[in-house]
Amino acid sequence: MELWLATGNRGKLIEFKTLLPNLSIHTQTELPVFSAPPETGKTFEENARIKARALKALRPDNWVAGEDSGLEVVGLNNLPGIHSARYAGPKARDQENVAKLLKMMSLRSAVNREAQFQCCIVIYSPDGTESVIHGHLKGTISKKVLGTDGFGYDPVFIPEGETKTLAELGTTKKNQISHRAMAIRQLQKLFL
Ligand code: ITT
Repeated sequence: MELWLATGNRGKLIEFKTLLPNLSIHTQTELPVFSAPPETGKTFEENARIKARALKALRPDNWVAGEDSGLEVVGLNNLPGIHSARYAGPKARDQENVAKLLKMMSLRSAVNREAQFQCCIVIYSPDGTESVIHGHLKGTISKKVLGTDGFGYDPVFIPEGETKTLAELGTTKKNQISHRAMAIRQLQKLFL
């Protein structure tokens, strides 16, 4: 079975492929004409829907999903949240976003380091039925960058009950506990 995923994020795509080994996963990058729509939503769900609908318009007969995710830090009033990919600027790389996050936290004394990753998947079946799925992972923000696996904020995120960052724990562990893994486990039920 085919699933078209509206993403340009390589890290996300690798996780979808690992967690859904029985599906043939394609992305917009395979289409000659596709420009990613502006993510103008105010929530993860709205942005996931914007991405999914843009790709569904070009692949109307397929299963099509959009995924929006991000990191909410309690001591930063839940920022970067839906702005996670562009926290340090419109074309920011992961390292720049992470550096800005640690800097913003260092500017505040006794900042609350509790945080959570959020993930929302909006998926359309071939007949156009919409399903909305959420996942989350609670944890804390480390004081420095640790580990090399994964992507995004993985090197500064310590999951609840662990002492290492996701980037140190590695992809096998991440794919058991992550916000995306939680959402994809629900998503799998649609294909049973
Ligand atoms: P697409 O919209 O093309 O899917 P994107 O990177 O712009 O790619 P989002 O708008 O959903 O995707 O932003 C997600 C950002 O949140 C991502 O770039 C990371 O900075 C962060 N993020 C999400 N999930 C993460 C994870 O599992 N580990 C680390 N950081 C994550």
